[in-house]
Amino acid sequence: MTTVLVVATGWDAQDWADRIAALLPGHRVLSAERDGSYSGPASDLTEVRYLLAWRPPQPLLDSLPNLAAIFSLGAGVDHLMSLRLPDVPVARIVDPDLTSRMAEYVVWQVLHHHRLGPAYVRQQKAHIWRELDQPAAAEITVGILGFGHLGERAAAALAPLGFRLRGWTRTARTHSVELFHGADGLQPFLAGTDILVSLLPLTPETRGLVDRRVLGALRRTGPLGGAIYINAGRGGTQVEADIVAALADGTLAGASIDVVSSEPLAPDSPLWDFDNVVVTPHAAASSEAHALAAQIAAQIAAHERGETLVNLVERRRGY
Ligand code: NDP
Ligand code: OXD
Repeated sequence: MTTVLVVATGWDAQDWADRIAALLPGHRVLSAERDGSYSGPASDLTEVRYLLAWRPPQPLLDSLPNLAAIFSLGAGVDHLMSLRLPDVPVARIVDPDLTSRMAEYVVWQVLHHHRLGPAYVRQQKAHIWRELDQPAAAEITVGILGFGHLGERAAAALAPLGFRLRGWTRTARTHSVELFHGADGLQPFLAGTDILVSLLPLTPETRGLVDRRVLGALRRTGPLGGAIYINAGRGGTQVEADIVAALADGTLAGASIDVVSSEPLAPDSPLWDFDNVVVTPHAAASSEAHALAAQIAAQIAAHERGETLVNLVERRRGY
């Protein structure tokens, strides 16, 4: 009987395991504890063919000698790429449920800053009833760093609202949205961007990319009175001290931070206390077992029929 193991550190692995077991009768589905450890006999692990993983511990991975494939329980795979992995295919989540959640988050945060949310909250606290000048969406350029599955869908959700849009990618591509790519494309991309939305994966190339220099290159003369930074990709792609400094000196007029380099955000981080910053706890687009388990079960069934897996990660590029 084929054995499947679910390791979902910090999440409810049993929920995923129950759903996979219901979808794949004839398979043995095991689940690890919330801390990522496995409490059953070590002999179970030697039989595991398929691993469903979110932040698996290295020692557990090292005790799976018969793996055939790994499925990330999220869209991101940095939690796997930072480990020593066996030479098996790694697939990730690409799914309408997760993608819609991310598009909602991006629209929510873009509108919050565009519709002067922080200023109105400030006024409400002071019991001030005063209309502020509201720029039109068409006067604002939203630049999306990382124009992949999520970036493209976020742009499609923003387009009908009238925002001007642009994206930045690693490789050259054509799209109805204006795209820039690579190191040479970054400065021109930033120079015309009022609201920067990062949906980048964390790779050796993107680590620490959003720093003082990048934030300082954003357009600050736009109608929002400064640039806005929204990060729902990965925290490791930003230099948090530089974000704090940019907020403090006015380089940034606001920010929305869903991800930080070390989660949870430290209680004493200055990011909590800016009234023009929205902090959410890595909640932009959660992986919901009820929506996503079927996709992974179908991938396992396909692999067993000898078919090629989809949504594969390119190990060399890290995403
Ligand atoms: P994709 O792989 O579809 O897209 C990644 C995009 O980033 C691509 O456009 C890619 O360029 C670009 N990119 C990668 N490296 C570079 C680089 N060095 N320079 C410029 N561009 C680069 O990923 P998704 O859109 O599906 O997901 C993006 C990320 O969102 C995930 O990796 C994850 O970290 C994060 N995420 C966060 C969630 C949350 O709740 N906060 C939930 C889900 C995902 P190219 O097109 O050339 O390949
Ligand atoms: C993901 C995430 O990568 O939730 O899917 O961050």
